[in-house]
Amino acid sequence: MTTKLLKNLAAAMLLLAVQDAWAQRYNQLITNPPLLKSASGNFTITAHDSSHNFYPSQTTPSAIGGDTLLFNKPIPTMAYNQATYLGPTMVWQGGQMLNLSSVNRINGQSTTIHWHGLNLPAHLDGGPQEPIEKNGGTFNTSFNVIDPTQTCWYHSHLMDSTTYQVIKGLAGMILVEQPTDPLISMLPHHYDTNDFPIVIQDKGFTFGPKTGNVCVVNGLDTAGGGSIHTPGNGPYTLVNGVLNGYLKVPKGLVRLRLLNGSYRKTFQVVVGNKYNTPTAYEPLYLIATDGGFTAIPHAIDSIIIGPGERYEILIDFSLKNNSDTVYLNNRSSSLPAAGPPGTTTPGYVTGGFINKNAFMAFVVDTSIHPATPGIKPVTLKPYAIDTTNVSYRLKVLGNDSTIGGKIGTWTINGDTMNMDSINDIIQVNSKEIWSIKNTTNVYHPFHIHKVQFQVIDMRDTTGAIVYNSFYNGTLPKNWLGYKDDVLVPPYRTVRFVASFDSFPSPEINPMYAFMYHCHILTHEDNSMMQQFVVVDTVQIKAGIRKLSQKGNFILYPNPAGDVLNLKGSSTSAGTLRITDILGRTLREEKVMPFNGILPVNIADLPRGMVFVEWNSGNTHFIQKILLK
Ligand SMILES: [Cu+2]
Repeated sequence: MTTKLLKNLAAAMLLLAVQDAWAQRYNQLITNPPLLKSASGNFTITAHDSSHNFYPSQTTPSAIGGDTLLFNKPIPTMAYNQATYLGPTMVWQGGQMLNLSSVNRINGQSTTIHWHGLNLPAHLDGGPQEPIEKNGGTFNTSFNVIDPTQTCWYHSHLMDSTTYQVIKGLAGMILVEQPTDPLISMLPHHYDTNDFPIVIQDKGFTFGPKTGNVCVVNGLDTAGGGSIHTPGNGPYTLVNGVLNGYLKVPKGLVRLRLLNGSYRKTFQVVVGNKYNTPTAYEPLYLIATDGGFTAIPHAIDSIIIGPGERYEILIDFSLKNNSDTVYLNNRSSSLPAAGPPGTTTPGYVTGGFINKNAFMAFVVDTSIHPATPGIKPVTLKPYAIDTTNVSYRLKVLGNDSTIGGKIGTWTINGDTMNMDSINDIIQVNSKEIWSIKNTTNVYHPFHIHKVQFQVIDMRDTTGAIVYNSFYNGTLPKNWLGYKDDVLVPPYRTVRFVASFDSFPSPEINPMYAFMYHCHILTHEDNSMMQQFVVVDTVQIKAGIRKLSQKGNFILYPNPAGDVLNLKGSSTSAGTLRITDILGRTLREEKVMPFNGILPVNIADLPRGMVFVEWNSGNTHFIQKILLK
């Protein structure tokens, strides 16, 4: 053989070796979070500092993006209970009275544990209003599980620090099971055998100084910037806290409970035949959305899942052979664009990074025989929220670089999150249609606590109902079901209807507030989040409301006739809002910085008791005024 031929052969073999190295990277068995059940309904969830190895099976450093990276090393994390990352999968029985103890053993940091997707009393839902003291604080709750069979989750919701704590690992899954639900026994439900939690998370790592030419991992990138992840072409995508993992699945029907627990990324999930650039996709059957079962199993080949969303899908492996392998992948690095105002051309908004390699692999193992194989039912659960007799609210998602001196602050109705302010008062057992209007050029996964809503439609900036070509002219199938989180495209308005049932709060007070917010955690922390209370008519009529004020303002006269005067000063632009006692917005206007008296013409407003609210980045004011 000539030297040249040898060199070519060597090069070819090296290429093969590199490709095989990629394929063989899916060599880390994914250990699923343990199930946590309690016949008595007593649960203790303890948040703690930990350390976790995200890729213990990595035998040699990987050449990625021009660097040689070693991930095989425990790095600092946070977790719940015995886990070193994430927490156990809890099973809550419908109708059960839960006694839930949340314990914080994190050194030097408060936390909260929010029960995402569940309907429970406001002061027990683990939002920012319920911090658990650092170094051993405990928060005990007790409530009755009234939710249907559904896959929910729990995670840190600490004010301004949710990004940090969720990236560190503070999240877990909750399976709500109604004991009388016949679908439970029909569907695959043998946890870890034919029913798998799939927690997908984008993750950036930090690396220590180079040893030789190898960069050794030394921590999680908790900055959440999304663009700087060096070295390497991260962020990486983990499943259940494992990098390059695989799961063994039976030759039969398998149920995946997908949860996008990312701090930022949206994925178009597919199951394909190759780890890189698949050429064929497994048919998927969507059986549940955030709030439980869909009406029928929807045949799909991919599903767009934004941060916070859950979808349950079935895959049929019954025609596969032993060792056949398919890959969970991100089909596209981009999401369908709605197009900026004035354009109709469908385009794509780049999702920020291209992940051409699979998140994980599924390997068929014919020796696995689940006790409960499950069938694919023809019908599941009908759903519909009656839209008669509803009230309406508008939430405008925006971005304002002038507020609070922060560059690019994310806003709702021109305002930032204020823990002392109640943005909406909602009557218990009432139905409302909310319009979520996205005025920015990025997708926002809009999440609301307490309720499961039903999407009605999506409109463009002219008000026309529009589903661009990506959606085949109709609502996407993953919107046909109960949801608590919907991905609102740029320059689009998504409307949903929700019924705010059960658990009225005893008082109109921010301590009884539920949140609604963007579930991109960096947006939530900065500060696309607001609060609502749900109370009965007695509370609303009494108008009991904790009034708060930051800055010197006087509102007069009271009662008022045609003109109201706001006296004070604000160095930044803000929003003046007038709402009725049900929290419905009667008037909202943006006000430039002012000093002195700001007259507001109110001659056209209906008469009665109203709340007048001023909000800017650093001043806040709310007062009850009678219009006569
Ligand atoms: Cu957002």
